[in-house]
Amino acid sequence: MEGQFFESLTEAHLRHALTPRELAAFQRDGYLVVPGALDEATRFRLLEATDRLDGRERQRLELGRGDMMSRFSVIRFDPAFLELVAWAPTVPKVWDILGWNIQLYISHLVVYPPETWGGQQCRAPVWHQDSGRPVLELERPAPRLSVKVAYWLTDTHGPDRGAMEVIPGSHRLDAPPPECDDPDWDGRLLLEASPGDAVIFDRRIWHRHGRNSSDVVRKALFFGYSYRWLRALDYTAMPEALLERCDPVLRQLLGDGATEVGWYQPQPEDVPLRAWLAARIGEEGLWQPPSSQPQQRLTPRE
Ligand SMILES: O=C(O)CCC(=O)C(=O)O
Repeated sequence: MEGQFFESLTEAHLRHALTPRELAAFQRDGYLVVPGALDEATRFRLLEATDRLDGRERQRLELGRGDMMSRFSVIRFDPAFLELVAWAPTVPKVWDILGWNIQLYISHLVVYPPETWGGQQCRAPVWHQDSGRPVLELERPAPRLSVKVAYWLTDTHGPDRGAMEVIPGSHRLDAPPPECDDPDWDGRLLLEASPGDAVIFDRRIWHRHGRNSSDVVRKALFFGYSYRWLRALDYTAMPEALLERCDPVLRQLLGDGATEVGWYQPQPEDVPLRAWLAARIGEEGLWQPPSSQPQQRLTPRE
């Protein structure tokens, strides 16, 4: 990546704002499909980058050809991955859901070979919500906090290609429905994706990977965005050598900040995404936080 400078936003981003219909669907279902989010040239670049990294990791970790390869923080390894951090067809929808005070908290590559190849490290599909300790420690009902964008590099149509399964609407449930492991229960959805599709999902939606018993290696990227006042999951700070080659909005999205208090109380220089948006859609067009909605008032006790 040496010598390259990375620019994040273009006017094209404005064309991918979340529509009211998409917002309603996301609020109701907990996920949103963005068909064809990756053009073919980009998908091929990502596949090449995936194969390079997968080859290196298999050697480093002594993984067999059938083992699942899971690597965090992949944006450091290839410009093709870095390019997705502010990807025009998806990330404007993320900031329309969470607002402008956001950062990338995880960039995760999963290469899942067919199980018939005899891999030792294929995890059994387990229903879960994302994040780790927050899932356990937050009071109920739990808040959204973050969303992920899944980019599908290979086709997951069919019951055997390891498509992600979700329980639509379950982002409002603190536990998965007891019947979700019953094969006849129709409350689950196999999110079959075409190569290049993206799926944006609320971290709270109950989801799991399917089984890959096909003869095709399943390749997918999962990019998570959270509020800046949370720590990232797969890095503490991005290397300065990388940050100095990124424009200000990209630096924000990579978890950087300009002031000490700015993660909790962002100053304009901490969140250049806000100014970029305000200059184009106006202050009144900016995302409105829940605190700006009518609040439920507590009745004072006698
Ligand atoms: O690999 C998948 O289909 C699901 C990935 C997943 O569970 C996650 O990113 O949290």
